[in-house]
Amino acid sequence: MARRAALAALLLLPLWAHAQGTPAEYLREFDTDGDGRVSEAEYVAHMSEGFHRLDRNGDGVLEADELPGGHGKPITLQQYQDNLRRQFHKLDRNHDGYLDAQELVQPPQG
Ligand SMILES: [Ca+2]
Ligand SMILES: [Ca+2]
Repeated sequence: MARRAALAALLLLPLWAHAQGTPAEYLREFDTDGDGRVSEAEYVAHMSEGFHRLDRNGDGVLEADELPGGHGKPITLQQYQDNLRRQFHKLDRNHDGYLDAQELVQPPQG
């Protein structure tokens, strides 16, 4: 349970950071190929930046002292990205394999 909560907090970090922008502006931060939609690879790449920011010693694992709140089980980059891929497919409501701006900014589902 503690790890699920920590992962949820991690996933929400970029949303908190960009709460002031419009959905279209938020989408552009993900959309590296500029096609106006976010692929799974773009989603995982952009969301992983948060992981790398938190991973202060750069070993590919978030240790307890690197996690929000300073406690919880260590999370590897692999676990984090697997979680992002699951999140991506939950957000992709119309199952077209891409997120549009509205799909991107909806609250994560549990
Ligand atoms: Ca794109
Ligand atoms: Ca979609």
